[in-house]
Amino acid sequence: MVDPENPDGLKARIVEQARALGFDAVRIAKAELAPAIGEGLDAYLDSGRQGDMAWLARDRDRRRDPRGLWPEARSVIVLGVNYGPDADPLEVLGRPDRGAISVYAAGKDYHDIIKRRLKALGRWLAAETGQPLKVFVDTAPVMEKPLAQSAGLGWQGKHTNLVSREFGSWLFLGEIFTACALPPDLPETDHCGTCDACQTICPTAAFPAPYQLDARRCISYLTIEHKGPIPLEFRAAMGNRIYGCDDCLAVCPWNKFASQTAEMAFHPRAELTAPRLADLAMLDDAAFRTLFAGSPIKRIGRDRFVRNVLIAIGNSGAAELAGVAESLLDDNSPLVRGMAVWVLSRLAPRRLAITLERRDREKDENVLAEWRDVT
Ligand code: B12
Ligand code: SF4
Ligand code: SF4
Repeated sequence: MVDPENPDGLKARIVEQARALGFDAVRIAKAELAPAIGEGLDAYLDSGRQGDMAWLARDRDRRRDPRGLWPEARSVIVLGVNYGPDADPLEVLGRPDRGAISVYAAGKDYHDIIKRRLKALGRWLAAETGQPLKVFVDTAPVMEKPLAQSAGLGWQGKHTNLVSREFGSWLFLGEIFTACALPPDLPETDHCGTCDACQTICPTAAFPAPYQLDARRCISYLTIEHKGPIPLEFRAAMGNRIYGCDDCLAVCPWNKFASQTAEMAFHPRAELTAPRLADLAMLDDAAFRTLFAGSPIKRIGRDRFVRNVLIAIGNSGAAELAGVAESLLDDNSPLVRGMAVWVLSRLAPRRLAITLERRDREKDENVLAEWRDVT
């Protein structure tokens, strides 16, 4: 059994074990964050930039420092998995009849894969040390990016995500909190310099300042986290992005050092590489669940997904897709009906006027109400 106060050689063996389990990066941080990180979190939440993500504010005190979440934590093992794409993820933005699904979501759900690996590493570490530990990926109240910077995996770039010298913007993060005091690695420093590529490419101007994101304006938030109709001011800028957004990540010059992920599970599924919008809009609940089994996309449910697809259809300029929207005017979901009205107002306004006139005569208030709500 290793002495937790003097774990000689343990760190090297953790690294070896983590690599054998498929982690591409592994480094150690002290289980603490500088007060400035908590202050940044406060500034973000106090200005309401989290939008609908009330859970970020609810867990504020536990989130700002690892020991707030688990007082016994002494070290954090921060792990990264490379999910680098093999092609330019922005190419599909030039194909308006197709949907753009962000790189992180085009393969299998990383939460499942990384959690499984973290648990395997955790079991091994618990057996080696006899010390308690906890594993986290994404959903827990943990500030993963500042911890990764403190461990030296990379730095929080101006786009607010962690940038690695080795993997560019394409690194998933996960952590093991342990009661062992492991020797920490050196933190990484900022290498953004005068670059502002991520700031200028953002289609919705979601960065009020470098290193700050207003999530309410971010297409990733709008397509994944936001539940209601997407505010009118962002619909055109969404283009054909139907789940997440990669623009600010993809333009980062540090990606030139990145390589394609070796993890087959993160390779894009053929049917999610530039899928036809017309097919996706026709998914009912059962077909949606089948298509997205094992994918992070399943979390948003069919209605929100079809909402996103309809916005892309409305932006396509393809009048031949108007029929797809028309067939959704009577959908069970008010969210989908509302977006269908918006699409028709863009692609076939005359057809919409005739439909509305007929519905008015039939005293069908349903679609008329949606029309008033969403436009
Ligand atoms: C909430 C969340 C989101 C939200 C909000 C993102 C955000 N920047 O806050 C939304 C839905 C928009 C989102 C989008 C994405 N996400 Co996300 N997300 C998270 C989550 C769950 C929490 C992040 C968080 O703590 N936000 C709170 C704010 C306060 O943090 P922050 O922006 O980093 O702010 C810091 C500074 O910017 C500063 N600050 C912020 N505002 C202000 C204001 C002022 C005045 C001041 C002084 C300072 C300041 O202070 C903060 C502390 O350092 C993490 C997982 C986790 N538990 O950490 C994943 C995570 C960050 N997401 C991830 C990914 C992959 C994405 C996307 C790329 C997905 C996609 N392709 O669509 C996009 C990227 C968009 C972007 N440019 O950030 C990965 C990033 C991996 C990496 N290499 O960094 C993470 C780590 C998940 C994981 N385990 O891998 N995400
Ligand atoms: S993910 Fe897209 S919308 Fe969000 S900040 Fe980056 S470029 Fe802007
Ligand atoms: S694009 Fe430029 S400014 Fe943005 S994170 Fe990368 S290096 Fe930093």
